[in-house]
Amino acid sequence: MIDVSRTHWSAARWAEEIDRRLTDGGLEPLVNIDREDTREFDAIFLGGGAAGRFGASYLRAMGGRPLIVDRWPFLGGSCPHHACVPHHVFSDVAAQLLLERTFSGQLWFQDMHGKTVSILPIVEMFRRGRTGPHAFMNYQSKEQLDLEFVLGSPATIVDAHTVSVAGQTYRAKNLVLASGARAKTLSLDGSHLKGVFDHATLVDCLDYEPGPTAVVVGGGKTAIEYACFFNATGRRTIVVSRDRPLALIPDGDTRAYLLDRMQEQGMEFLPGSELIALDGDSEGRVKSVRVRTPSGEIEVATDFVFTAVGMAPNSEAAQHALGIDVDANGFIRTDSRMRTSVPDVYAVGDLVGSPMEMFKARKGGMYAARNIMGEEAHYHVGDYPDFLHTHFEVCWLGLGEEQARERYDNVVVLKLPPDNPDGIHVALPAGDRMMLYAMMKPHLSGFQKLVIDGASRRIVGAFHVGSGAKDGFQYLAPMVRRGLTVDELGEMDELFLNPSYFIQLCRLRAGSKVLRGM
Ligand code: FAD
Ligand code: KPC
Repeated sequence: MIDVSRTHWSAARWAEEIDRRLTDGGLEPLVNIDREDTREFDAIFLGGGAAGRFGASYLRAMGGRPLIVDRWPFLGGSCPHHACVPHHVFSDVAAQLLLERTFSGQLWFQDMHGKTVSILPIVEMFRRGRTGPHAFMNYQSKEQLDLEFVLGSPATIVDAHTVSVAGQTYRAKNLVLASGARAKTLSLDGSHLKGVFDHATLVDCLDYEPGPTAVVVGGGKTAIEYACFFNATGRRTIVVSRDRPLALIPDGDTRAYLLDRMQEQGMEFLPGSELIALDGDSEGRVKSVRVRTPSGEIEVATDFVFTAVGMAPNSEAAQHALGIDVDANGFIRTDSRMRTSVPDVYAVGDLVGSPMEMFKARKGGMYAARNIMGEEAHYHVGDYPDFLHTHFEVCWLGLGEEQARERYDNVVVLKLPPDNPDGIHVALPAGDRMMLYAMMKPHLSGFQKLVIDGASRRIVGAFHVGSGAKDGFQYLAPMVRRGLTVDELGEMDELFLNPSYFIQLCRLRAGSKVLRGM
């Protein structure tokens, strides 16, 4: 064990220490405990990811004493290591390559015709770069947030108040389980062949340049996001899914806009299909897969399979040690105060199930902290803005047009670009990072749709495809929850050119007593 409590390492020093541990494994755990503080810990956070780190920070800010234990030598968890950060790197690459392929050979753009971009150096670039965010998390947690922690060694739950880690036992008034979730594996022979990856093993283990064909299994966010990245690199990309792709986006126009453009980039979708076999070569490397499709069985030759078929909770230890109550999929059940079935034991983050998003992990941690510190604080996830990436940034909230029509008599839709019966492709919405598309390839310049209840003039759904969409939706969502109307949106001041928030679109119609669509 290395006691770091009296050191004040720079982020650069943290990066060295973390890097050595990730490369060599087996190095001594890093212990940051204030031996002069004689107070009992208010809570041990088992897991220092988004949920554990934010929970502990909040509890500390409220005057409590948290301890975080994590098997990794860094705080921040899977987001910077395996999940959000690499996904955003790969989605950025996909967006950049869409631009380069679209304007290939024009203006200053190089000729991309027939070019395949290597995946391995991109993954290696991420693998090197992720130490930066890891180091920052440790630096911030120790030097700015005054958090105590034991890192780099797995923890064992002894009872509801006690964990053991790196040969030491720690006791607290409460235990907060924040051990996250992992990718489910396919229950097929061959799922452990070399060349079969999930989001974590892709970034940890890829050590060869994938061949010309990528097979992606799954139709949800991770599957589509990574498939778009593989496609953008110039590989044939086949998406095998039970459901229709993008089913999580609740609006038909938006799904169609995205699917059309993914298909235009050459992506192949096999909805209603299932992977039934993975065949390997004599060296244990995948060489082909078999897929059952609605029109029969097909075989695809590939050395690169990416699976994204859901997440499984890391709840086994809590089940065995505490007999904690879980749902049919093993996710820990909590009430709205993040309390589990075991007194003094809380659970937060991916471990408690959907939505598995950073905001819920971090806020869950914060609500556990508030309750532990004596408040009665209830967290209801409620409506939240959602997003994914294809080659574009895609954001949405509320009801799709179809859902709204079931609920309201007078649904008004404002849309950009408008439906074009004459086939002329117009550019709007246009904004930063979309201007070249707007001028030269208007049908790739983005899409916006606002769904309004015409009677109350309230916004009930919003959809935006295009760069910068996310920024607007974080603020739009709470305003919509409070009853935002088309008139109020029309009163806001846009930073033109910027289509986010739908401000200008609303102002065009807000003057009419009886709203009309466009
Ligand atoms: P984690 O961050 O996984 O933390 C769990 C921690 O527990 C880990 O640090 C682990 O080491 C530790 N642990 C587990 N067992 C033990 C043990 N026995 N002893 C000690 N420590 C232990 N969400 C977004 O909002 N935006 C995105 O763009 C986004 N992209 C994603 C992309 C992918 C590919 C995936 C898979 C997910 C993505 N998510 C995204 C979801 C997001 O990553 C998770 O919701 C979030 O990281 C969950 O945080 P957590 O603290 O619950 O779990
Ligand atoms: C680098 C970065 O901001 C993404 S990782 C966030 C982990 S945490 O702050 O603990 O939620």
